[in-house]
Amino acid sequence: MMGVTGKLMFLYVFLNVVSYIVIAGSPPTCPAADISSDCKSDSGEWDGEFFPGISKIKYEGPSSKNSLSFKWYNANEEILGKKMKDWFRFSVAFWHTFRGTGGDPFGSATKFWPWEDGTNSLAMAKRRMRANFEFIEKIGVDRWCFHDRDIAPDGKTLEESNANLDEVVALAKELQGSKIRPLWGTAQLFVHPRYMHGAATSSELGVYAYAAAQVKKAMEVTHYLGGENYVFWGGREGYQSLLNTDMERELNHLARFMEAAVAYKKKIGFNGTLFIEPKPQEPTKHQYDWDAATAANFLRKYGLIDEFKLNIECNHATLSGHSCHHEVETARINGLLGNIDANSGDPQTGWDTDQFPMDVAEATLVMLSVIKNGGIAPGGFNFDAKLRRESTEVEDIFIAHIAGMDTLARGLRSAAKLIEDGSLNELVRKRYQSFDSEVGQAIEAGKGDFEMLEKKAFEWGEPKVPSAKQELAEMILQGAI
Ligand code: XUL
Ligand code: CO
Repeated sequence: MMGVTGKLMFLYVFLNVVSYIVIAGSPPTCPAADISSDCKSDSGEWDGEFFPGISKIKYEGPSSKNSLSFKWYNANEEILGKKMKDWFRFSVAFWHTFRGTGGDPFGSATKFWPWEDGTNSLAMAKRRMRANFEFIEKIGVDRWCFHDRDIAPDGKTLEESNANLDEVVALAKELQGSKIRPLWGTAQLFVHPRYMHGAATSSELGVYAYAAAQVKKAMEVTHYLGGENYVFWGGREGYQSLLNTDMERELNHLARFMEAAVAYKKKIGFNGTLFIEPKPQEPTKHQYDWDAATAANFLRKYGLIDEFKLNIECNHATLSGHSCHHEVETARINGLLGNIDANSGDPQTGWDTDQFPMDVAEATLVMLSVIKNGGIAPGGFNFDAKLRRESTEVEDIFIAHIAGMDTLARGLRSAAKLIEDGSLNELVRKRYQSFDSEVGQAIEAGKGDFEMLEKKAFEWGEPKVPSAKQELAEMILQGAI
């Protein structure tokens, strides 16, 4: 007869055997800090979760102290008649989130994610793609953005590069399922040495042709993946010195390249919008798509204005000496607001630091423009943002995206408050009300000729100029955030 102790002992041994059998039969879950051989296989397969211990991020409200929860972003909550997720159409940037190493101009990599094996192999590319979709699923967004060469390795020939891309894209298509799709795709035309003088603006014909072939393929795979848009960031389209540069010829070539891209897009039935992403400098001294106004001028000059919209990146805006709000608003009033690469720079660092957006006031201003635009679809908010060099834990990837999404969500909530309150609108309306008069209306209708205006100037005498009320406007903004 077994005593109570004996029965408990039997139960303990029995349960252990059962759990051993169950565990041994199921794939191991690889913890973030472990690069054991079980978790690293040559086939590129990865057994278990990439982000163990992190489940789907939920909205817990502003009082939550859980760093792995949303405090302000509540995907299905309606703000001004639209769900938050539809105002933003958030996207994860593959190149930063899965290819960012933490390296900067002065130092090497600081990030060693457990799923990375230190190679740029095709197998590694596929494993990374699985990590990407687990992340997208857990952070709760529906979109992602990519460069051809950051999702698949360059081959020895263009044919081999295309084949590599096809293989990774086939897996991405499978992992996307029916809900997830690219917000946009693009070709990486700036890393390889062949592009040192530019791609479409290279002085070398062979490079122009190679770039065209790369864009053609990148457009095809974006289309195949159900991508909603396609981006042209002019990586090295610019110059270092005008002494050796024929700027007029290079810009003409760039326009011809864009025309060919429009023609090919139509040929393959890709209905996505084409975006140009302005940036003033870096890597070249002077990038041709300096800012929104410069890009708009280029599109108008070459008759491309109806074929493109702009992708405004906030850190590019500040590098050009503008605020993000200025660039978004410039795009909007020109009918060109297409997408926002949501990030921010550092006021003390001189380069494109691509930090996650954390400034609620700036987010509020940007959202005011987006609301005036009626939303941003078919574009969205792509987190073209990377972890700081010093942030090295896997959970930091989540925290950064959560904080960025919460910042923009606070911006949306504050902008909605400002609109519902109406006093800022009223301040602006009053500021221009003299133009609501008969003469003002004549001017706005294009009938304000100089003789008539001179007559009015004599009649009215010295104008009384009212206050601009800037501090009052800032007080109203403060009150909403
Ligand atoms: C570079 C940049 C790019 C583009 C896509 O500053 O922003 O990542 O967004 O090529
Ligand atoms: Co960008």
